[in-house]
Amino acid sequence: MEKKTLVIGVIGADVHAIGNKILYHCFVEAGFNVINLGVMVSQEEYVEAAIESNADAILVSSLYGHGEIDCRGLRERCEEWGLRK
Ligand code: B12
Repeated sequence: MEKKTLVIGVIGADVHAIGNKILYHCFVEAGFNVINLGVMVSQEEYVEAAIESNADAILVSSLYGHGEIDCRGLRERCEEWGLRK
């Protein structure tokens, strides 16, 4: 079966790196193809990486308390760039 591709990363100005690394290893172990953008990822970077890799999902991490603000408009941005699923 073809591997599903995930784009992962920590959004905004957030530098909490540990959970992101654990998620990367767990998803790889579980059989996913993982594009890990690391920390301090902008909305544009998620969308570009998802388009480039033809990803099945974008998984956003946020630990520092600004997640709601940082994620605002991400869905619309995905749709604008043609990522409707
Ligand atoms: C280490 C740490 C730091 C380090 C980070 C070092 C590094 N490079 O990673 C330093 C000292 C830099 C730091 C800074 C700050 N921190 Co800090 N930090 C922590 C701490 C103690 C541990 C985080 C950690 O690594 N946890 C261990 C990993 C394994 O867990 P995790 O990150 O939660 O990830 C797991 C899950 O969340 C989940 N997960 C993660 N992402 C996703 C995504 C999806 C889609 C899914 C399904 C699941 C999932 O799976 C992961 C694996 O199990 C936490 C408190 C705590 N005990 O959690 C505070 C904490 C996250 N920090 C906090 C804050 C406020 C800050 C600062 C803003 C403090 C300040 N005023 O400067 C800054 C922000 C800096 C920045 N720009 O990001 C708050 C956040 C509060 C909030 N969310 O409302 C916390 C909760 C502490 C607290 N109780 O106040 N921090």
